[in-house]
Amino acid sequence: MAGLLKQKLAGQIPGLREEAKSLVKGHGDKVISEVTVAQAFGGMRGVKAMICDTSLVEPDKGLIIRGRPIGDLTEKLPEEIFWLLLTGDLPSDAELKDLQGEYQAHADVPQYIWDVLEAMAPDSHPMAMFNTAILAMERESIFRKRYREGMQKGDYWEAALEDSIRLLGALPGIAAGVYRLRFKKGDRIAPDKALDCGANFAAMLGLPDPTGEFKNCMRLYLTLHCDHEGGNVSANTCHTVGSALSDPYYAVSAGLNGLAGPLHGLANQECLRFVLDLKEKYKGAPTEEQLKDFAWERLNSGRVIPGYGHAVLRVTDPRFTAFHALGGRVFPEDEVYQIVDRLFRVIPDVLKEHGKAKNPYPNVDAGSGALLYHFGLREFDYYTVLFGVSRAMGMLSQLIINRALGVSITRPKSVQTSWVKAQVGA
Ligand code: HAX
Repeated sequence: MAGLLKQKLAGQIPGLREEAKSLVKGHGDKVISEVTVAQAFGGMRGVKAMICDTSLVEPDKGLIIRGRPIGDLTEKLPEEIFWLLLTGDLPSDAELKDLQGEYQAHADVPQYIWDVLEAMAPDSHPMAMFNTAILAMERESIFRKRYREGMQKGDYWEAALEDSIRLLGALPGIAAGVYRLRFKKGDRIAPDKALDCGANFAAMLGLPDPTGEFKNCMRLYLTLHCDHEGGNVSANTCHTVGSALSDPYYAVSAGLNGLAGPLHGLANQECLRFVLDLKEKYKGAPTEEQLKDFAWERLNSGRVIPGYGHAVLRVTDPRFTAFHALGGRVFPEDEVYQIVDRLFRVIPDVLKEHGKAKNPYPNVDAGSGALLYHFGLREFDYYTVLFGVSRAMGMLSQLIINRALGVSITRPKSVQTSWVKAQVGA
């Protein structure tokens, strides 16, 4: 592989290495965070103990990719976002074309992957199928092969990049194949190598798209879910597994297994279920008054409002804003969209009055399911696979940079409860 992305990174990496080295050399003993007992028992929330330069989540702004708010990137293709995550710049036309050519060269999924997937139980979860396919492809890893041949540490990133491009090229085809196999949609659809990644993915899923808006929806979906800092479950898992120099196939599959959890990537289907239950109960889109009553009833019975609140954000998630805008532009009359829209008018005030949620505004999951549902993608269990195709970009760009910087194997210190008790005099 001698693509323009590799050339660009080769020019940047010496400077990045120097920067990291001099920071550690000059300031290695300075304190940037501390850990409380509550954090040690509570998921390390807020502990600053890893570096991630690809993206940042600002409580009052939302996701920022390399200094650019995600709301400014909604017209960009997923391939452009991968380039941005890795290099900090958007690609030129020539650079984009070059990267797309590399994806296309690896877009065909080998037959043995389909053999593996077809051998799985027919009720396997789509995420289990997706992740199994990635693991089965591990035999193709250039990183593992070159490591065995004695690759120099300084070259790790090149092999990681090569595996990443191969994986990103193949993922839409694998994901679409999982959809068609698992939900009995008929034969697989071959990739159209003249299309960009999002459009090709939409075409391979095989849903009717007479207006071309499903294609736009897939591009947007892949762009919006690309990355969310380094500490979330999938990114952090990929980081840890990759730090053992397990190759990108192992590391991404591991990260995606974390994404499959109900507290992480599975939340979007819960949100859509909530909206559909409302539609069922009120035989259509309820009025704002009815929604208000329903929300209070739910809160008073101790249940949360799905799609609202966030661990970090304290404003409307700009990714929700982007999905909401697409729905409003393409199908404002759709009842599911109308419920999402009315909830957005009603819920923040209800949650403010309720007084518990630190963030009363919608998160990305409040709107994404409605779009998928409208376009006929109604198999809820599949939604996390879409998320995974996108989030692989963030996981892989973080992994490539970590290999370039020679980041050490992850090994935080665990302590025993008795030690904590002794420390705090309990
Ligand atoms: N409805 C009702 N109560 C809510 C709430 C909501 N949407 N969001 C938070 N609260 C409550 C919490 O349950 C908590 O109550 P207790 O003190 O009784 O435990 C209190 O407000 C404080 O919580 P918080 O600090 O504001 O929120 P957390 O960081 O603990 O949790 C969650 C963040 C996203 C998990 C939470 O807001 C929630 O459960 N939302 C609904 C489910 C949802 O939308 N999940 C998708 C998250 C998007 C995402 O990150 N996907 O990957």
